[in-house]
Amino acid sequence: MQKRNSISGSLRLAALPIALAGLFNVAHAQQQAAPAAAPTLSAAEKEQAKKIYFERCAGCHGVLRKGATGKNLEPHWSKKLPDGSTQEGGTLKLGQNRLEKIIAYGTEGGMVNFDDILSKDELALMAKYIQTTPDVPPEYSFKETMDSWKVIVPVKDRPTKQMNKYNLKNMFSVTLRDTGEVALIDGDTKEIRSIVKTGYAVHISRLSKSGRYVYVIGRDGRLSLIDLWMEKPAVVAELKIGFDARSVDTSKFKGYDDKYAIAGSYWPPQYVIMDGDTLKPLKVVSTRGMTVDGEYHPEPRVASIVSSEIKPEWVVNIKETGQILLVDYSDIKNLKTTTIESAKFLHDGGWDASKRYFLVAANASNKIAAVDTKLGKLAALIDTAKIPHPGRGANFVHPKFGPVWATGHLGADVVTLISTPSDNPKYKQYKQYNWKVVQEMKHVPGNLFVKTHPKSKHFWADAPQNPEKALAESVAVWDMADLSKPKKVINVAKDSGLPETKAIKRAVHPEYSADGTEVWISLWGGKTDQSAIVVYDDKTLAVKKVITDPKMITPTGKFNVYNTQHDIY
Ligand code: DHE
Repeated sequence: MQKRNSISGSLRLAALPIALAGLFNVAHAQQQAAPAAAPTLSAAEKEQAKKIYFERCAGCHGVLRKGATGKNLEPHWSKKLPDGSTQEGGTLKLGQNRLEKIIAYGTEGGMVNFDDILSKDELALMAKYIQTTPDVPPEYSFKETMDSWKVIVPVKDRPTKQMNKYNLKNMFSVTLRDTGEVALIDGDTKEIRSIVKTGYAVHISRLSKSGRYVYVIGRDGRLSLIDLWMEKPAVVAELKIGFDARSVDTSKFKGYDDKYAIAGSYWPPQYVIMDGDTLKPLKVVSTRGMTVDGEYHPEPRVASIVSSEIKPEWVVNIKETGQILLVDYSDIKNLKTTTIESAKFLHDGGWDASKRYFLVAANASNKIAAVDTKLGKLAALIDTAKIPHPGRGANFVHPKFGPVWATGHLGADVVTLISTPSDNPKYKQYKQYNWKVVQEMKHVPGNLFVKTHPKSKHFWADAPQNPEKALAESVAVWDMADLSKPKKVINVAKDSGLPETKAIKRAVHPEYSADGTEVWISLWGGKTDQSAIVVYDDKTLAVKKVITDPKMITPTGKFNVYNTQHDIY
């Protein structure tokens, strides 16, 4: 069996909240009896296995083990039959030995190897654990959501104008993944202005329409609201929106500036609508229901959420069902939702250049779904190479095919360019290409994020999940006038000047400065390793600055205030 840790490798690094594992013990958890032939585990073994499962496996396979990016892991599939046979109806049944090997060494199908992070005993334990019936965690009601709400600085006590002298437009909110913090880094001086405690294994930051508030969501479902106008920007409100979460956005339609926020939860599968400046919860909506294939799904997790600027609507992407919801926030009491069928396993995505179409990866279906938010309809479902992973994607004008949106791939060695429509008459000759894959640029597998900027001539792509150390530590840069091959492959780890380590320092998430002249790349090492952000001059591709403050532990996503506020990518 081949060792493979590139495809969907983010999941092996995923750390779901330990607290969530604990929740499975609560009295109202709907424990189900294990099937007759399931291996038995002591109470201590079960606890340990649950914790490992939530930290390492649930992101791909789901809490209920129904499968998404990763395979279904329910016992009917994993358990040897009571009579010892391994075959049923043509489906391979996996026993202890085979499961241990798969978990240790991964598979060609994309399962990553865990032999370097789990001990032999832990591998055996996990093989046993997934042959037992999954536990069902508790639900989380509106009342519980409300009970978790904390206003740290009431609106009346907040400044009425910006009290610091920072150039807020060029501030970066940087995820410090393993410490559960964000660093607010001044893009002009490269100094850390504030380190703010947020949720566990914090995931993304998004901006309010005005650019004043930063919303940070942790994997433990803790949403933190940071006020950038304070003399020292700090958290002014908090809300626990669920037990396990990844997404947040704000109301960006004219007249709704900073009015509402929405956050999506993986468990329980639901989203929460809140007041934008206090996080007071207003409504919790379940996403359980039918998949696009017409099967009921008990765990349809909320993946990416984005806010329209042309309607008072959020685009809410439901992973397991493949349903894209357009949630109209103009009347929250009488909430109207348009449900658009696309393809299963929706994950991340971004706007096209016109901000009329939202393009989202149905990653395990190897498709991109494009939604026309003006008409409230699916515009196209586009087949792509394996496991598209756009982040928010990147928009530029291709020399031959006109306006395109780009996605990278976790599972393929290309960057895919898809032609997008434009109302601009100067692009009318490109209409024939719309919604077609017009080019696949040669890259390497294990790509997570691509980026460019309207003022740039360059296109950047990382490859942090590539198993080759040198590739995972590098990024590729194309000249957009000649996309036949990367103009340069930059080894960011070498450029950082940090000492060479055996552990990979993954170069991840290129992000532009507000004026589009600099590109910031995180070097994501181990929790005890020195990490860095390397800042490049976008024109010359030379290093401009290496930010190596010891407080900056495991930096990953970086969100420039202006670019995030205006969805510039
Ligand atoms: Fe992410 C975006 C889910 C692992 C860094 N990630 C997203 C989004 C989702 C998601 C649904 C889109 C949010 C939105 O736009 O509203 N991520 C998941 C997972 O389920 C997964 C695969 C496993 C897990 O258990 O969490 C996962 N993600 C990771 C990582 O390991 C990364 C690389 C490092 C980290 O900090 O955790 C990571 N994800 C990011 C980043 C974005 C993101 C930086 C935002 C990209 C952007 O430019 O907007």
